[in-house]
Amino acid sequence: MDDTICAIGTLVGESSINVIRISGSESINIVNKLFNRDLTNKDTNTITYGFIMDKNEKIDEVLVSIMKSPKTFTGEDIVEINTHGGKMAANKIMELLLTNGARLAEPGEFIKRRFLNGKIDLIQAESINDMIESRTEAARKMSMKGINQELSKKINDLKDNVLPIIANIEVNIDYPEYEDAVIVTREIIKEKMSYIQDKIKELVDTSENGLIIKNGINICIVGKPNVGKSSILNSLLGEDKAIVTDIKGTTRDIVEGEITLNGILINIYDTAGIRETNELVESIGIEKSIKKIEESNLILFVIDSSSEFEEEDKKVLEEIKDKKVLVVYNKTDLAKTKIKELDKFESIEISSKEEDKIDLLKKKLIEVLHLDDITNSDFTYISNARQIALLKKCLEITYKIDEEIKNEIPVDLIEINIKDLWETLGEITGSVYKDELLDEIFSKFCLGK
Ligand SMILES: Nc1nc2c(ncn2[C@@H]2O[C@H](COP(=O)(O)OP(=O)(O)OP(=O)(O)O)[C@@H](O)[C@H]2O)c(=O)[nH]1
Ligand SMILES: [Mg+2]
Repeated sequence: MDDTICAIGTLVGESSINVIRISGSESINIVNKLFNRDLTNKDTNTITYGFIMDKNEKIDEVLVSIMKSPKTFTGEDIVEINTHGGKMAANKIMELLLTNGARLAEPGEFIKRRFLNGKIDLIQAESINDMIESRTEAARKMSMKGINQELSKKINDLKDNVLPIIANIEVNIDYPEYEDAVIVTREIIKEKMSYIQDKIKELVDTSENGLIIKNGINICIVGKPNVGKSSILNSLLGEDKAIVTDIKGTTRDIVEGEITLNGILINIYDTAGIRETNELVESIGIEKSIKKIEESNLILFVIDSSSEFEEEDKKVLEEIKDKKVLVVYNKTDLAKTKIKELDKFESIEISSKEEDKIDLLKKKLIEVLHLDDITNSDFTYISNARQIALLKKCLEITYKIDEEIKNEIPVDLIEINIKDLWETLGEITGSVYKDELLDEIFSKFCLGK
């Protein structure tokens, strides 16, 4: 943390500007060596116009921003150089910075310094990464909740509830003569832990929503050949992505597409029609269809309303019987049907050729996937795998404490698990951490972040 680091913070290419960031105690001095004006007397939060020089040669016309410790992104002195866009100027300036005492930053090192200097906690840091990676409006909203400490508040509230229990037990043990200190009994622990357990459970349960917002939902379109699977995919996407013909077995490989519903990413997979076949390529396609069923959150089981419910349909049903299924009766412009065996599933009647029916299908998807419930709430969901794993561990610890209370274990022994709970909550926000963990988290960031 003592050295001064630098990196290009923008995507180097044909853009109007590039921003080079330098952070560390020597940042002003290093840039000063390369600048045609004196920067050492500049106030914090000032911008100076001038030229980056390599001895007597002007390298680029730039703006230099000076931000002095401690009120900066990293908490250290920061200099930012706005160069012209394109590769050459930024790369040349980087070369000069590196030969004048700065070191190339590792991925995520600026934000790591921000964390280590106490400006943000780990939940915020991980949310910033999520913001960079977010691809939908819902994902952006959720990341912003994390950056804005709304998730951290929830974890800190839990910690604030756990700590007094530990403190009180310690006082009871160390100073038994303090008569005004409440004696913490198993009943008191039980009552307090019940609130904490409920809150943790709520966070774990709603993390499912967080994962949906982050990763999207996988929908797989299945059915026997020729029922209109690829036509439905194309209509949902609004483009001719998959080949459609009236020949059975047209689709061989999985065709993927994406839409957003309620701001949530929906990955749609059109698959090869499932049937008995000796044709090698088709049978490989069918194997892939069956595998895709496993990986999907929802199956659209497409039925051709103008044909009989045949053995082939029953085979498909066999493959999807344990999954969440929406039956799509397609081709209702030709005929209408209702299959008794499928009554237990949600269903919809459509024609892939009619736009208003496709809109109804989208509405139905929002309904069966409960997307309104996810996006009508306040987006304060945990969606990070590390945080979810730790929360689940916290929940396990609360169950252990329940068990100990039931078995009338002495309070000072129960305290061991309460302390473990406190530490595990601390790991979530990063008040307790190991260096290897930080390396793993911050190396996921891009260079210059
Ligand atoms: N009348 C009518 N025809 C449709 C409808 N949907 C699809 N078709 C026709 O049905 C035929 C098969 O459509 P596809 O979308 O290729 O069917 P598929 O299920 O993908 O077929 P495979 O890829 O062979 O499994 C084509 O001729 C489509 O034009 C519909 O709603 N109404
Ligand atoms: Mg097809």
